[in-house]
Amino acid sequence: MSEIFVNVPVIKYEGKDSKNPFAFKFYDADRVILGKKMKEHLPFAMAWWHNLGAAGTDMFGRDTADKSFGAEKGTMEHAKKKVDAGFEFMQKLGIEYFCFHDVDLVPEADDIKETNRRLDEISDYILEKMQGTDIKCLWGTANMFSNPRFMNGAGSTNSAEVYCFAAAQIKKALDLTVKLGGRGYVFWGGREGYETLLNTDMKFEQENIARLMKMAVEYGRSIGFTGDFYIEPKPKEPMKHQYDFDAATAIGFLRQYGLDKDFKMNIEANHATLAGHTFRHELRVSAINGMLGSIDANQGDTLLGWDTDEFPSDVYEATMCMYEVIKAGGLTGGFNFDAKNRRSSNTYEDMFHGFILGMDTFALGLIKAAAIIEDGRIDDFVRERYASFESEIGKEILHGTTLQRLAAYAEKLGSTSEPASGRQEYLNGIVNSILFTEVDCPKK
Ligand code: XLS
Ligand code: CA
Ligand code: CA
Repeated sequence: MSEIFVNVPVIKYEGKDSKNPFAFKFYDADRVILGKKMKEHLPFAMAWWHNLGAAGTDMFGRDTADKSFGAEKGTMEHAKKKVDAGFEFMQKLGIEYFCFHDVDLVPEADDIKETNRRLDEISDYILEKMQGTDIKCLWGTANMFSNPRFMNGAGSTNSAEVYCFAAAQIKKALDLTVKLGGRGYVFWGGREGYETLLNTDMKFEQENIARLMKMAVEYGRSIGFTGDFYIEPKPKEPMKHQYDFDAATAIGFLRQYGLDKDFKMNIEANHATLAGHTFRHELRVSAINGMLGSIDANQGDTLLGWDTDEFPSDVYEATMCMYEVIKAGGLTGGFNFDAKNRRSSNTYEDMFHGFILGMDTFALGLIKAAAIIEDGRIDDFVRERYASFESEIGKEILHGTTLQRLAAYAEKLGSTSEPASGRQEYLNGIVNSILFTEVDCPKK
């Protein structure tokens, strides 16, 4: 097999002083942090759609990057070239997982039977490529938003016929996920939302989405899928209002329809900020509900109101993310770079720069989050902040009491003591000092 990324070597760890653009400065796969190797803390994944598909097209212009990999797009030969490119790419970076939509793998045919035949062919080819490597699938999903038939939604469609096509795609995508050893299966609610309530039966649509998810769980378990199902919340785009607005909304939905045992959250950083939350807020909401499953590692642009899917470069955010992940005991899924190069970063080399940036950003985040935890001042502060609940009356509140007893206690006191400071600036300072301890002043 001829090499595709001929100008890019295998990417190795060279340390923070390295100036080599094709080396990791912080991601050192076997370095042990808090008792676990970096690569175990950070199961990174490549998103098939962005990395092997997205070629820079935007609403105002066509492709700027060449992702033909030497074959004509829209053919099975091209689909196979994408597999070759993907495996070479992952092996050069030491990435052990990939994520896919059904239609990322093959060109969709007019007849679903032909699409499925193509999927069988390509998944055999992927399986062959997996032999002798550590590479496997992190999660699979069905694209139920690009085909025009889904313009009114998939699970939330008004058409029973379209609903059957959604079911067929989920069934096949689950087959593929199991065949490729996937850890998880994602539902991102692409067009599961509405534009106007004037034409929408919201309750009916949500019940139908839940029915589809229930059938997916039943089918998945029947074919031996033991991983987690995930909902990936996103508040808007493409729909004005999407049903899986944020983690809290999605968790409420799962509980309402009895799906919470089989599902967790796949939290995407860019979707969190679109919902008006921080990334870490969405992670914490998922974690405290026992539903932090997987992460789509990217970032948005706060100056833009849409989903820009940029490679993560913000070390502060990555640190806060890793703090949440470590505290939650890790992920059952992994870190999928649902990210694409900017339109003007249009070379093969840029594809690698994106991943080197993302992997180094998360490695730094891991190192710094571990340092914050080992430092202990923040955890101590939080513990101390709630210490009054360890007092006699505090314990009584936690273990069950009455309003009358608490009211009597307040009356006995007459008034409260001085409220304690939340010390936000002090805490921000601790984080900064840990983040930047290794930075020296310029010599001159
Ligand atoms: C789109 C989503 C999508 C999901 C998978 O905004 O991020 O790519 O991750 O369908
Ligand atoms: Ca995503
Ligand atoms: Ca996104």
